[in-house]
Amino acid sequence: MPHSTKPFLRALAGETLTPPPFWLMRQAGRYLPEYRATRAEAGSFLDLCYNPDFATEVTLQPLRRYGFDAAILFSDILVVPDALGQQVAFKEGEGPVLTPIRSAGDLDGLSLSGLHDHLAPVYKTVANLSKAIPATTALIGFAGAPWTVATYMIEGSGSKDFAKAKGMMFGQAELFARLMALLIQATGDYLIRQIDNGAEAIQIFDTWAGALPEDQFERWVIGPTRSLVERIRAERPGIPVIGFPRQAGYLYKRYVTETKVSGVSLDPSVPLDWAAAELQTKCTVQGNLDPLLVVAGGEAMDAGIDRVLRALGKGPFIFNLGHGITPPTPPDNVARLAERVKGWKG
Ligand code: 1CP
Repeated sequence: MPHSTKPFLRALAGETLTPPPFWLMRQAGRYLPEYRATRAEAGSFLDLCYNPDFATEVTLQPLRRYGFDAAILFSDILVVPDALGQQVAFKEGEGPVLTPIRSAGDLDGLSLSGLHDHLAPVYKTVANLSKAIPATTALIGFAGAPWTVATYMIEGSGSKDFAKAKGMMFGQAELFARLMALLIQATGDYLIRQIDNGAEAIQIFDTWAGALPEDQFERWVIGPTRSLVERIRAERPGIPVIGFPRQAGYLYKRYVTETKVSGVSLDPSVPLDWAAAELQTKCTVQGNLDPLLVVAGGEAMDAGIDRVLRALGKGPFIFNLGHGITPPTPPDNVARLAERVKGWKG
């Protein structure tokens, strides 16, 4: 692989950089007034995701303000079920609403046949971005991990306890396995196409990984992620994959070892010294400032930033939050964060 001059990609290849490269999950979003303006112009949230001009614009907005080292494609994890033929909508103030998959008949209604046609505008956004971003900025493509996407498909919305998704996993094991096999195939196809249109790294979001006991975590978090990593490595060698098994606790260690991700994104609950000793010795780590510290700002935020940098900045590291920026975040606090990370001298 040619040696990259992009700090984000160098960190993922195992280099220790001071200051570390940085970007923030949900860096494009409702905390920015220019996002809210474009969003109002685009129509619904999905209209925004499927409009390459608008989606390109909102991806670039936070780069102009803060000079992040990576841009992340603006889209959502739920475009995959939408492209498979499930009804998906985003209701204002409510979040996603889907016609739930509960039976073999529901699952028979889904198909891979229209996947790439449906997602063509997303691929166009990736292609636009790969031309539009600054030369030292890397372009991240992404997808939801099969387990996390399956929770929305089965529940029909967000959930607190995943009663229906786990109900299918435990009680209709064959049906659940069929749904997961479909998602592993669709997600791999989708990510390969993003890479072919210019994505230089991939992040796999397993937001609800922490809801599963160890045996189910092994089968439905580690297994599908490992097969996606293996497929990308075999079919598009040189493209790094970051995994985000949110709230996996001690299972972060098995996740890193057994999926062979190039990088792992840490949620705010992961102890920093443990991460340095047990995870950063195996792959690049990314994280993990509490997003609510960026809402608070000031000295509390500065102290939190320094704590993360001191603990993880001595090895392969990408500074980020432990989860997405929240809508009440003042943009000035993000500017202060950016200056502090860029000014870090080790
Ligand atoms: O009205 C709006 O503007 C909608 C808010 C919003 C935004 C900005 C949603 C709805 N999705 C997004 C964009 C988005 N989603 C990105 C864009 C890139 C960036 O980071 O800048 C990404 C990577 C996602 C991924 C995503 N969507 C995840 C995984 C990451 C995470 O945050 O945990 C999940 C779980 C979703 C589902 C989703 N999308 C939106 C909502 C409200 C939800 C439900 C969240 C829940 O169940 O709590």
